[in-house]
Parts: sequence; C-alpha cells; structure tokens
Amino acid sequence: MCEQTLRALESREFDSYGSKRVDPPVLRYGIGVSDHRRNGKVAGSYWDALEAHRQAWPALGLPFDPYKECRDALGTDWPRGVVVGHHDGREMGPGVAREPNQGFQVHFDDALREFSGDLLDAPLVAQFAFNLYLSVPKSGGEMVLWRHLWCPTDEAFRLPHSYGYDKAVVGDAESIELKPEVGEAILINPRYYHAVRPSRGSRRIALGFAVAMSDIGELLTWG
Ligand SMILES: O=C(O)CCC(=O)C(=O)O
Ligand SMILES: [Fe+2]
Repeated sequence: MCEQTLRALESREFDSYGSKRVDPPVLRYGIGVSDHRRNGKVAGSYWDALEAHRQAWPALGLPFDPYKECRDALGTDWPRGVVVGHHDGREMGPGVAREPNQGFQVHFDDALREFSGDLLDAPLVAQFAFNLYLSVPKSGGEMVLWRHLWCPTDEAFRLPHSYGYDKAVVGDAESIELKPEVGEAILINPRYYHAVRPSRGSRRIALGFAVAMSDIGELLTWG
C-alpha cells in the first residue's frame, strides 16, 4: 500500500507551505490546519481548502484510503477506536503528505498552545504525531527528538517569523535519532522538541497526522 500510494503521489504536483514561516521550504500534498490558523483560531480558509482537496485524494485513484488504513492499523491495539476529530461539529482533514527534503527546524507541536480553546470538540489529555514513511533518502532524513518540553524562556530562541527555534534551545538535553524506513510508522509525543535532518539523494515523503487522546480514551486524528 505504501508503494502504491507513493507511486500515485510521485506523479502529482506538491504545494509549498508559506515559505516565510516554513523555511527551509517543505512540500506537501494535502491540507494542514497549521497553515490556516488566525489568532489562535481555525480560519474559514481551512474548510474551503479541505473541501477543494477532498476531490484531490480520490483523484489519486487508489483502491484504499491510506489515512483510514493508518487509523485502522493504530486501532487494532486501541480498544476505544481511532477516528478523525471534529471542530465545531465539522470533520477535520485526515492528514497531509509532507516532503521536508531540506529538513524541519527544531520545533514542537502542541494544539493546546497553538489554538486558544479546544481545537477538537473534546478535551485533549495527550498528544502524538503520526508519520508513515513512503520514501526515505539513503543518507540524511533522520528525525531527532529531545527530552525537552517548551518553557517560557525558550521564546528567546525562536527564529524570527518561523515555526522553529534555534537549536541551542534544547541545550544538552538527551536526544534520540530515528532513521525511518519505508513502510515504518512512528508515533512521537510532539510536545517534545524535534527536528528532521536534511535529506541527500531521494525524496523524503511521509503521510502525517496529529493524534490526541480525548478524556474518554478515544484517539482523535487531524491534519
Ligand atoms: O517527518 C517527520 O519525521 C516528523 C515531522 C514532524 O515534525 C511532525 O510530524 O510533527
Ligand atoms: Fe513536528
């Protein structure tokens, strides 16, 4: 399924995130809510973009929905189920194919900090980031995760106009480096600072979505 998804994606044109906030640029196929955040709220443009994009995935002509396959795979070991989350009664997007060939800056992801109030129609008690790797370079492309959670003094390290932080923000915190393989999925706690090293050679494409556990133990996903 990874191979089929990759083949379908490779023939499509990817978009780039607004390059001021995301530098070096990251390519993507799909809609992510982080691109549609205005003053801590989900902008109306998210729903419009999602609507337009709902046509684009079926156009890939895959005989399965790769995001549903991922949710179901996670759900086999999660009795409370894994479903796409809702915001104000509307179903969020399922995820995004991302291609950070030049890496991701050191950053963290935390829906509770990025959005004011509840992003989903449920209180979130834990957060994860899911990535399924479809194409990885021989050299580079590692994901690094540091044992450091955001604290207010970290803001002194924030890169101007960026989602990222100077790498000095993590100081000498313990870290692990993961070298993903094709067909492998990794679930991390994205509230810990993490980064992706630049790739050399081939494209680095992963299907990604955010996951949170609700107060009744359901896993809710969104892109
Ligand atoms: O592509 C990866 O390995 C991680 C990307 C990332 O920053 C995330 O999923 O939050
Ligand atoms: Fe991240």
